[in-house]
Amino acid sequence: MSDGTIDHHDQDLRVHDPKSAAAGVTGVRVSMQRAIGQMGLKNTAKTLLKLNQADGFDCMSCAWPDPDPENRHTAEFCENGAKAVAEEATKKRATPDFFARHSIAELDSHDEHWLGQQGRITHPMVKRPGATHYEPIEWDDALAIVADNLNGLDSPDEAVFYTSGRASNEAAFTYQLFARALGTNNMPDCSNMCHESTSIALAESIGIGKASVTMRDVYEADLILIAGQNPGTNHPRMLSALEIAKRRGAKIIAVNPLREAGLHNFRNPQVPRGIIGKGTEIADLHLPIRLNGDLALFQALGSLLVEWDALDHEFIDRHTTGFHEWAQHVAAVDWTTVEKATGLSRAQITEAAEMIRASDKTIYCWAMGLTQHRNAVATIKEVCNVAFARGDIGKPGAGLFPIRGHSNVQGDRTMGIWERVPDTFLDSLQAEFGFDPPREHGHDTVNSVRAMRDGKAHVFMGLGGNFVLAAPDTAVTAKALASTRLTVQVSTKLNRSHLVCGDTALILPTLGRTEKDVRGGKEQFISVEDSVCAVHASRGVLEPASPHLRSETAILCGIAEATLGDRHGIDWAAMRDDYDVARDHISRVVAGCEEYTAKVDRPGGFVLPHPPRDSRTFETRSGSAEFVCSPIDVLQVPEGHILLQTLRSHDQFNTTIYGFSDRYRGIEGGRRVVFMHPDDIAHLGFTAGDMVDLSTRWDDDDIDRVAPDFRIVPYDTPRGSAAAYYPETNPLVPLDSTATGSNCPTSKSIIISLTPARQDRTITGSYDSQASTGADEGHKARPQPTHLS
Ligand SMILES: Nc1nc2c(c(=O)[nH]1)N[C@H]1C(S)=C(S)[C@@H](COP(=O)(O)OP(=O)(O)OC[C@H]3O[C@@H](n4cnc5c(=O)[nH]c(N)nc54)[C@H](O)[C@@H]3O)O[C@H]1N2
Ligand SMILES: Nc1nc2c(c(=O)[nH]1)N[C@H]1C(S)=C(S)[C@@H](COP(=O)(O)OP(=O)(O)OC[C@H]3O[C@@H](n4cnc5c(=O)[nH]c(N)nc54)[C@H](O)[C@@H]3O)O[C@H]1N2
Ligand code: SF4
Ligand SMILES: [Mo]
Repeated sequence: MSDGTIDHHDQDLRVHDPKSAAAGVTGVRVSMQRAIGQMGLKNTAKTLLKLNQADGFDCMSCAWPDPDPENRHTAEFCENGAKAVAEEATKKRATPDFFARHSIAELDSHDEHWLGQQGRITHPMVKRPGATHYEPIEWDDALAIVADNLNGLDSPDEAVFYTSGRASNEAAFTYQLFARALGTNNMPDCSNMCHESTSIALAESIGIGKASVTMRDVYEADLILIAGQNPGTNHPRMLSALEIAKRRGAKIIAVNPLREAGLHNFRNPQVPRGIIGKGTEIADLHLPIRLNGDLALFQALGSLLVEWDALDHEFIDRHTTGFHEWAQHVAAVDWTTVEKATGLSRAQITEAAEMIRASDKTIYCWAMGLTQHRNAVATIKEVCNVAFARGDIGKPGAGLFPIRGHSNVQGDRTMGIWERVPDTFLDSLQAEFGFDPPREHGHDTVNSVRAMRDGKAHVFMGLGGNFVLAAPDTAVTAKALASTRLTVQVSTKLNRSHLVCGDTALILPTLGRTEKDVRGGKEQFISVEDSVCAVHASRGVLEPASPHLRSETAILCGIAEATLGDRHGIDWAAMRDDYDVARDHISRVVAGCEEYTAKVDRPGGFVLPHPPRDSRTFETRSGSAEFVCSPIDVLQVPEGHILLQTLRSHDQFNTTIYGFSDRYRGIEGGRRVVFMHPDDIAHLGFTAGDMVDLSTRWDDDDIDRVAPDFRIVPYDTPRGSAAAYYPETNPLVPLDSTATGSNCPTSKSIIISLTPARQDRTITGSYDSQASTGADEGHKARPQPTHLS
């Protein structure tokens, strides 16, 4: 790692008033500018017209579902989908010459935006032990390095196989097959940091960790409650679906500390009223909740519904267990605690409960604002409780709708990317391939970091993603990765995880979704699953960025063949050369995927079974939907501190920074800002515009975690609830601060304090190893937050 000094653009930071409407013609203009700037006119037309079309490729950005094939527009994408395509289909190239010109240390001095703008990686690259630069390597030699390192381990459990949620179903299936044939379940994925709390909570409450709705349900709902999600930025086409629902008479409640523009007004650029009219008002009610207040909110909603007997008794009697205990539990809620935890008044909560009572069919949507807290699993079970009380599951227009992040994160799980995949899945693998898969659970993301940190894992492989910046506690994670013998990154573009690497490091460049994939003389396709369990094919349209690229499935089969030879008699070459072969295995191994190739390749694909949605069947421990009681647990924030959420700007995809324009929140030209209520700014002794260092309070270790140089921006957010962008703030998220039951990092509730920014230091960047033990001189010298306590 370099000295941690990174250039960044915050000298240009400008703060404007936040916007009150999303999309509109500005969105179209920005998407076209970015697309044409990166891809040129010809490829812009070629790609965007095939984006999300039945015969084209699936948007690689978020997991929002496509409308039915017959209801699709010619332009079936949003601004951020276009940006994602432009990033992948860029004409820029990071060639071996580029890597010869820039040492790893020099590359490491640039920010994420600069790294991403160097273009597509064209050749397999290696950094040999002690080397200062990456150099090109032949594919066979690269695969041999991976094989030698894996075969040289004392145990397969000393390897970690990470997946980001962009991998296709075919790649995901071959990857998990390889890891298990090698002998480990160490398959952490981005889900561990994302919707893991959802998966755990829903598995217990309804027996399956996925959404119980279809797109049709969204259009037909009476009420849509959106908690902890910012669709205008992160699932922009959701706004078109909400617009349809609203025009049919639906009401919308937004539960969010921030007045996110997209939750308030949508100017749909595809219809005249969105261009010249006033757009569509989205939320009928906004509850500006305090960070981490949702468990208390949903218990209070439940309490009112019980008090009013606004209950679906028939559903409760026939399909649930635990109702009476729950009803008693919520009837006893203490309203003072509720008001303190939520920052909302009883009147505001009552208004929301009345809207739920008035609705015959409600959909409950959520994303990271609910999943990334210590009490996240309990909160999501509480959302289920309210839905059960109203019978809002397994009927048209109603249901539970966790909205997934990465475009194929849900499919990857279906294909077995899971460190604790159920035994039934392993039994099917065993029956299909004839080897005994390991049964012991593997490491999730947080435990993988611990294993590398503690010298228990020596090889890290990433199928996409940017582990070092996505994972919590950046300095700890960076040190853990740097201590390995080998890091292998299957990637499209340069990122920080190529620079914070093991003794030996490999970059294996891969095709993206926009590109044609010809193998064995045949144009191959891949398949993906969206947030509503719809599985369909995706076919690239562009020539590959370089003739040396291989598809993810081909790379993985190559690694498997090099490592395992014919151990277990698995025919890796056949799967590599024709993905139909992999899909035939999927047909027999993955429940619901029978005749996979045929079903997935018809227009619109097929929808996986979902027992609660399809027949109100609940495959839980009790065989019914389970009401679960949880104590309200209010985070205690000591005086002088504040709770911080880490969130996405409008101009990034996770750790990929497209640009510096968080248009809706009025931030241009920089990212190191912390949004705070004006009274909190004054109370903590600061003024708007001050530069501060953020540091974390975490009682369980003596690490001093600091993220330096943030500008304070006054913002409409509840008292006590601050916000700043991810991944710049990941150094503040303690590795051990995770959600109970899911081990998901608590990225939406970190207790921090602020100190005036130190003047005597060069500007440092997002991953800078600021965390250290108390022995570090630099941190002893740091001013202590005395005036805050
Ligand atoms: N363009 C773009 N699209 C993306 C992504 C991207 O980075 N860029 N990322 C993808 C991924 S992987 C994911 S997981 C999704 C993420 O999608 P979101 O979950 O929408 O992403 P975040 O930016 O983390 O925003 C969380 C929202 O929850 C609110 N919130 C925070 N804490 C709380 C809380 O305690 N209670 C409540 N009620 N609300 C809270 C925040 O104010 C914010 O509006 O988006 C996916 N789509
Ligand atoms: N503090 C904080 N931390 C968070 C979050 C938060 O809200 N706050 N959110 C968490 C969430 S929800 C998630 S999902 C994770 C995201 O974690 P990751 O999935 O690990 O991160 P990404 O930034 O999405 O990964 C981007 C990289 O993927 C590679 N890539 C892009 N396209 C492809 C492709 O087609 N194939 C391959 N093989 N590689 C490709 C590129 O090299 C790119 O640099 O971060 C988590 N971390
Ligand atoms: S809503 Fe999501 S999947 Fe759809 S085009 Fe936009 S970014 Fe892509
Ligand atoms: Mo995510």
